[in-house]
Order: sequence, then C-alpha cells, then structure tokens
Amino acid sequence: WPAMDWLDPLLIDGLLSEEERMVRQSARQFAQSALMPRILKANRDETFDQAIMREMGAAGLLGSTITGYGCAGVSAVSYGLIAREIEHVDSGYRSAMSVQSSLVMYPIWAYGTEDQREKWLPGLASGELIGCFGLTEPDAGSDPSSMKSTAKAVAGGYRLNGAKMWITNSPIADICIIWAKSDAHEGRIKGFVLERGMKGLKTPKIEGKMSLRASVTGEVVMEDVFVPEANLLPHVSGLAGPFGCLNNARYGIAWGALGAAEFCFHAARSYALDRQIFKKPLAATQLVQKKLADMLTEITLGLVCCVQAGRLKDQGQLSPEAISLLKRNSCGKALDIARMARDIHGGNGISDEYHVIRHMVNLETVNTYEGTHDIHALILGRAITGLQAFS
Ligand code: TGC
Ligand code: FAD
Repeated sequence: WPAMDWLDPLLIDGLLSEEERMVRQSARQFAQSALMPRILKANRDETFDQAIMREMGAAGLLGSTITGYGCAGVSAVSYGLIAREIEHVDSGYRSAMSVQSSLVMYPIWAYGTEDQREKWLPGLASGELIGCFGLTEPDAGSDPSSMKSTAKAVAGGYRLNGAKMWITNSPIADICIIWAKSDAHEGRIKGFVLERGMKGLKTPKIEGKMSLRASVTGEVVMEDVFVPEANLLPHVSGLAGPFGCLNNARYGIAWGALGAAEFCFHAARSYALDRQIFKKPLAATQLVQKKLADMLTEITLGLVCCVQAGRLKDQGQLSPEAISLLKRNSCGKALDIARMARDIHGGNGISDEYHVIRHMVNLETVNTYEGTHDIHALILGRAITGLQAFS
C-alpha cells in the first residue's frame, strides 16, 4: 500500500488537467508573492490597494472563465483553483477577484449587448476598471425580492432611486451593477450599469468592520440618477438575473473558503509540531491530533466535491441547489477549522502575526454573504421537501 501524502490524501492533484495545474501554480505564485506580503498591513489599516486589481488583471485572474474580451477562457475548476489560492492569503482579496469576475463581468457578458461587452469587459479584465454589484439593501438582505430600489422610465433612459448596503468595492468602483424594480418592465427586477460621475450617485465607505478588513465595503446611494437606455442589461428580468451571477460566485466561494481552511490547518500543524508542552510537542497530544485529523478530513472531502462540481458546471449540469450545498458546507467547515486552528495557537492565536484569527473573523463574513449558512439550508430544504420555509 502507498504511504499517505497528508497534503493531498486522495491525490486530488491527479484529477486536474495539465492546464489546471499550471493555472493553480501561477495563481499560487501570484498570491504568495504579490498578496501575502501586503496582507498584514492592509488588514491592520483597513485598506485595499487598488493596484491589486491591475496586478490580478495582468496575471489573468479576472473574468478568467470568459472567452475573449481579454479574458483567459479557463475551466470552472481553474476558476475554483484561483479562488482557493487567493483565499489561502485572505478572503477579502478573493472577494475582490470574485465580485469583479462573477458579479460584474459575468452579468455584462451573459445579460448585456455586444456593445456593452466591448465597452466594459476588456477594462474589467485588465483591472483598469473596477466594478461592484448592488443587490443587498438596508432592509433587504436574505430576501432581495423586498428591495425598494426603483427605476422609472424617462426620456432616453431611467431615473434610479434607492440605497444598496454592504457592497464590496463600491467606494472604489468605476461601474456598479445595480438591481432595481423597473416600472417599464411591469415592476420586474432589471440590471443597470451605473458609472462613477453620474449625477446623484454616491458610494460612501462603511468604516469599522472587524472582518474582511482588507476589502473595501460601502453603500451605493442613488438620488434621481439618470441611467441611459444603453446601460440597461436587456437580456434578463427578475431575480434570476442576480441569482444567475450568485451561482458563479457561490461556486467560487466553495473553493475559496477551503483555501482559507487549508492555511489554518497548515499553520496549526506547524505550530503544534514546534510548540513544546508538558515536555513534548503539542502535536503529540491526542486532542490536537484529533483536531488535525478532523481538519484534513473536511478539507479533503470538500475539495473532491469542488472538483466534481466544477466538472458538472462546465457540462451545464450543476444545479443551484448543489451550489448551495457546497457553499454552505465549505464556509461552515472552514469557519470551524479556523476556530480550531486559533485554539491550537493558544494566546499567540489572537495575534495577527499568526494570521489564523484574521482568517477566522473573515470567515464569519464569508459564511454570511452570498446567502447565509441558514438560507442555504432553507434552499436545500425546499429542494428536498418541495416546501418553501422562508416565509
Ligand atoms: P424564488 O422564488 O426562489 O426565485 C425567484 C426567481 O429567481 C429564480 N432563481 C434562480 N435563478 C437562477 N439561479 C438561482 N440560484 C435561483 N434562485 C432562484 C427563480 O427561478 C425565480 O425566477 P422567476 O423567473 O420565476 O422569477 O425567490 P425567493 O424570493 O423565494 O428567494 C429566496 C432565497 C432565500 C432563495 C433567495 O432570496 C436567496 O438566495 N437569498 C440570499 C440572498 C443573497 O445571496 N444575497 C447575496 C448578495 S451579493 C453578495 O453577498 C456578494 S458578496 C461578494 C463578495 O464580496 O465576495
Ligand atoms: P438578514 O437577511 O437580516 O439575516 C439575519 C439573520 O437572519 C441571518 O442569520 C439569517 O440566516 C437569518 N434569516 C434570514 N431569513 C431567515 C428565515 N426565513 N428563517 C430563519 N432565519 C433567517 N451584498 C451585495 O449585494 N453585494 C456585495 O458586494 C456584498 N458584499 C458584502 C460584503 C460584506 C463584508 C458583507 C458583510 C456583506 C456583503 N453583502 C453584499 C451583503 C450580504 O449578502 C448580506 O449581508 C447577506 O445576504 C445577509 O443579509 P443581511 O445582512 O440583511 O441579514
């Protein structure tokens, strides 16, 4: 029998194509050389260096599954591998990548006109342009159908009013994909591309976050913003528009959260091997070995499922409910793993120098955004029973 490789017990590496291994290697190289050296200070100072978007663009990491328009056109598994490598460093940096790719570029590509694709996708792919996605409102988070933002038809376009809350990258965004109820479309939700500089558009930063501090988050406030007809995304109506984008982003998060979990597992293992307690390494205690075994088990099972999901996605066979299953599982398990890793580090575990507490508090957000842990349970519950239990 072969010996087990604790870094990859089920030889997941062998499930990847040559191209996917190369994508993972270059994403790892980028994450470790460009992102890791920045994260401690960025997290302490609650700042996001906008140059990161251009660097991600140059590395081919933005909108990577799109073909053409300056994008790499890689597989869904490659997109997942990119998310995993970036989130190994920080969930906030993965947020920046996934909002741009899945929540801004994808809707322009899938729901936009050819003119809209050509106008915005190349700049978004290179990171010269930064986008954000406004669905959540102060009184409509888990239930976006309760949104109050409106679009009123006027000569040549629409007049938008409303407020979006908790929007990743809004304070630095050049364009905002905004979902609002449109009177010209029987009150159905439509997507609009708002551009910085439009009169009546403000994007104030939300200060004081204790989680995802290296990602900039803000509001989008719209007071009679005129949006020309050319900025309406014509090819989708209703919640299927934003949810179609969320399917892609949630799939990426399922991979990414496991990247954060892997960092925590590796850090806990190294720390426990080095730390001498009661005249022996901490790693020689049964309780710690059980925790490490639980971490490795959940990460390995989760990653195998992510590869399978990616293959199904590329074949058009991955259901939204299966994505909920994975997003929920990866986030919940990653949060448990980060908490265990923090515990194994003892007092040092609360110092940012050891990184595990940063991952732990970040994962609180990751477990909440893109559908909370319990909302995904209800999505699965509906699929299992045929009964909706939201309201
Ligand atoms: P429901 O009646 O289920 O559906 C309404 C319409 O939407 C369609 N639909 C979907 N289409 C594609 N993919 C999906 N996953 C879909 N889910 C639903 C559905 O077919 C229907 O279409 P139509 O044509 O009949 O109108 O809607 P509901 O109002 O009952 O929704 C319930 C619920 C809870 C499932 C849903 O509202 C939900 O998922 N809530 C969570 C909200 C959420 O995830 N927000 C995320 C905001 S963005 C964000 O967090 C970005 S963070 C990014 C970062 O920094 O990384
Ligand atoms: P609520 O919906 O008020 O939920 C509060 C609690 O109630 C949760 O525990 C939830 O599970 C529970 N709950 C809700 N409904 C039920 C029910 N029927 N039964 C039982 N329990 C229920 N949004 C965007 O649109 N774009 C972004 O870029 C974006 N980025 C974000 C970045 C950060 C840092 C954060 C924190 C959030 C971001 N969000 C974004 C918003 C995020 O998607 C929402 O916070 C999330 O969907 C939850 O909505 P909420 O905060 O209003 O909580």
